[in-house]
Amino acid sequence: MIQTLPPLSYKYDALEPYIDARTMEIHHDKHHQAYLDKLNAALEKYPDLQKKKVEDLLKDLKKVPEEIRTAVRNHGGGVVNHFFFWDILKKDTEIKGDVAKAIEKKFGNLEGFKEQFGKSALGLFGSGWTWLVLNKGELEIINTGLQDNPISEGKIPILGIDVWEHAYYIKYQNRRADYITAFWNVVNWDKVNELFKKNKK
Ligand code: MN3
Repeated sequence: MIQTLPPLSYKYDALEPYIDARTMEIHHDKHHQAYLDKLNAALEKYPDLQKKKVEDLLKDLKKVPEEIRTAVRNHGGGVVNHFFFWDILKKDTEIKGDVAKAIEKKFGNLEGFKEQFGKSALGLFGSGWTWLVLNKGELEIINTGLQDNPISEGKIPILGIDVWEHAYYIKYQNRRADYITAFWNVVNWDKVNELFKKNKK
């Protein structure tokens, strides 16, 4: 159980002008915090589950008692997804290493990958996430609705974009496509490469 939300490891304005400081502040301090508060409220009567890692609850939701399963799925997903998101954001890094080679192999080149990923994110109806995952060691682009995390379907995320309106509305309003384009300037490719190397088979 995570009692208090740790602060972001970088300043709210670290991703300017691509993601603005105000969005980062509200996204972290209000939205992420709210997911954590609601997850903790759901687990209040379940001390044994409080001891587990949230990721482990999401990996096997069937084992979570039915009366809190949806709350754990939504708010536990919100907690894990946002920790993941903060971690894969950093301005002006360059793609290199094993993940660069794997993306080229799978999608032809980086531009081809960005195009497919962007199309997937733009096509997602309503609120959710678009991910680059490892599925049995293979790279794959998938969407999930609401706060579902790929680990609930046995896939390991190595990159993800939050396409809930709260992630971009202050700066981009309804222009999700512009937010997705800007996102490529703040992907922490070193972190993505690290996750790729750790999780590929
Ligand atoms: Mn969000």
